[in-house]
Amino acid sequence: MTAFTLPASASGPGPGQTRAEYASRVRESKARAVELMSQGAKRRMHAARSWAAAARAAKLRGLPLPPTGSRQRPAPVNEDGARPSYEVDVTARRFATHAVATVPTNVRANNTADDGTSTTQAEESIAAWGDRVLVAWNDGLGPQYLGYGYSTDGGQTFTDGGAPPILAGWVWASDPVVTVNEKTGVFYFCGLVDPTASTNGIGVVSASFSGATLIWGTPALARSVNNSSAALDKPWLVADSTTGNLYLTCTTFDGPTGDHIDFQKSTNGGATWTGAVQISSAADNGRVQGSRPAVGPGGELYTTWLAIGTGPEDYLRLRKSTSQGTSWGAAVTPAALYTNFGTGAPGFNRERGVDYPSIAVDRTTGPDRGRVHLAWTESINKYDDALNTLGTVVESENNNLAGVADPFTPGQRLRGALSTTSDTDYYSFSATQGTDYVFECDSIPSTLYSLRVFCGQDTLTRLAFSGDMDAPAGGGGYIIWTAPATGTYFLRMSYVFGGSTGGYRISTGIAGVGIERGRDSRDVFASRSDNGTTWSAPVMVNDAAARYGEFLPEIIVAADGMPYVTWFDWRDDGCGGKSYQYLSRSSDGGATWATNQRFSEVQNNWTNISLHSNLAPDMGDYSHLCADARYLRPAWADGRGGSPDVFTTRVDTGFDLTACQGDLATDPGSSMNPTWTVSNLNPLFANTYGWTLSSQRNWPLVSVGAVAAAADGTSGVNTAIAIPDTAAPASTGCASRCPTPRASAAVSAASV
Ligand SMILES: [Ca+2]
Ligand SMILES: [Ca+2]
Ligand SMILES: [Ca+2]
Ligand SMILES: [Ca+2]
Repeated sequence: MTAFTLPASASGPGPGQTRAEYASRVRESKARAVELMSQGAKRRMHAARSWAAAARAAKLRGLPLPPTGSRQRPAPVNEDGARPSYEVDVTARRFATHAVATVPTNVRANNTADDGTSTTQAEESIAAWGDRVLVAWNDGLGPQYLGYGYSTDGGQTFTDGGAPPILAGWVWASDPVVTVNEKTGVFYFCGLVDPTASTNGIGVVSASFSGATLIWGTPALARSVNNSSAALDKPWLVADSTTGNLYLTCTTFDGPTGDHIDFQKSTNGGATWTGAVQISSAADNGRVQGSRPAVGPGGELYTTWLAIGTGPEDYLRLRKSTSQGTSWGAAVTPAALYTNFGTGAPGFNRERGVDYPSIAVDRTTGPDRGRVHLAWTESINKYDDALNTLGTVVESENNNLAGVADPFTPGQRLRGALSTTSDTDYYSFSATQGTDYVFECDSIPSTLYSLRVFCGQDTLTRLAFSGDMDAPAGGGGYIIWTAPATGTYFLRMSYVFGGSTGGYRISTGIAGVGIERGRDSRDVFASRSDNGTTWSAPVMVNDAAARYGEFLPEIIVAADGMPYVTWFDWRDDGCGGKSYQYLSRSSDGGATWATNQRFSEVQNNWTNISLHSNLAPDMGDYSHLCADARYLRPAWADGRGGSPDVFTTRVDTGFDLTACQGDLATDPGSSMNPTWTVSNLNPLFANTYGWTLSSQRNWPLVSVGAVAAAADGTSGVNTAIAIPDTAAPASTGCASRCPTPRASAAVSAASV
């Protein structure tokens, strides 16, 4: 494993750019990224201060307290006005250009019986212990905005349990995480909670199964802060089965630091918690998000997060503690990367994107036990591309529909105005398959807006989304988008309710791909380390052509000792607007990644799903993935039923020995041919199984071999053993015992 050299020194002005232009582009873009990352929290704090003032005034007058805003993220006001009349593809096609072995059965974890047609369940987390599975999600049903489901049959069916328990006055708000102590079978749930009207915090509650009954513990408040001074976000929880400890990290937005990553610990099952300790560096204050802790087989504790850099690159940070979080080693930087905070993947229905890391530690007894893996997405470098090199296009009304769009060539600056509260401005452009385009709304003083790219084939499919949808107006937005096919596309500026009318300016250009790893709007990468300090060069995990925006990757090491990565994948749609779930795995400890496989059954059309979603960003800010002694268990948001629901599946990572050779009688000086059949239970990946044959009769023979079995396939093991002529006759036969492979796999996974 070689040390990884950050590419920072290679960054610099691109063709047509002066050093000063490059520097100012980096500076302005990074300010925009920081603003986009912290927008939600800042607005919540701002709203809380307004609420506090109104509440004080109401109290003085003896009036009831004003209503507080919800911390839930409602889907954006549909700037298309009434629901568009298109629903081109309610019954999604079931096809993929990619051959897959067997797509495992997908199972919905939430019960839709109480839902309206647009009730969203998304942003899920999953943990499993034996045949007990707990899944939690953001739930648009309310009045508690977190829900859960559980399974007692290994994930084949789920019971929707409603909302986790609360203390008096609590409202579960968002960002659920579940984890399990594999030694005790105790599950833990955490999420953002609003304990009172003026505070926000993180709640934790345990859950155990008694037979088929899920029994919740008593909720506890790990932490709370005043709404007007701080906002907690993106908590993540992990149970350490070596000590019984719980570790909790989160992002704390506040005035003094802007934001930072905090750490807390509980040694009594979540009943009480240590005070929050900042573990991100002061130098990164105001620029960090998306922390996740993970525990290794020796109780070693890692936490990773993303830091927005002041130069063009952003950074994955990581710290390790070998003292259960009492002290931490120095922060290391596993990777430098280019992020895409401007826009999520197609259908991500919030006007910005996320690129946060997922972390896993190999806790099996395999050869890579203790290895740490990270997976994340990154984009091309958009900073070294000159924009606006081809002059300016001024809009010409009426351009309110795609059919009367103003044509432009990427590289031309666009100027226009949202001149009425129903104004939409369409611009059309020709794009070349695989080419990357940058659209930056870098001046819009007074109006709220959405900026979208639409597919030219139907003029309706939403492919990229940026903008500023919440007061105050004036927020810049940007899109990095890669054309999935050559053709005409539309860029649309649209007025959003709540702003004033006014002018805007959009910078456009083509982004060249140079030495950066990312090839388009997003690719999935993974890196690994055996000590948490020295990290491998990142390796790309997805194998689709460089024109789709893979999104929300998750990584885990399964009981077979192999790291697996899952993500949203758009490769099977010509317009790049519909997704399946894909995964890959590495059979060499993360050095190389296997041919990608699809594991969701139904293609999702997120443009239509957004019309049936009451929570942005529809698919959530994260998916999740866990593994137990036998199964890999992805959980993701899936809109096949209309609105987003939480789906899971299980990918068998075990094997069976069948057709086991029975007893054979043999004589000295002869040979015998015991045979077995190995069944690869993994429906998606071929495996090679090593075998060893040894004698219990002091015969001088040891046979070693390997046998390959296709995904879901079986293969015979045939041996020919020469029996020594000095061997005693096996009058009662040669007992060839079949081992119990599932049990041995269970030992591997449970050796935690
Ligand atoms: Ca739903
Ligand atoms: Ca206009
Ligand atoms: Ca217009
Ligand atoms: Ca890609």
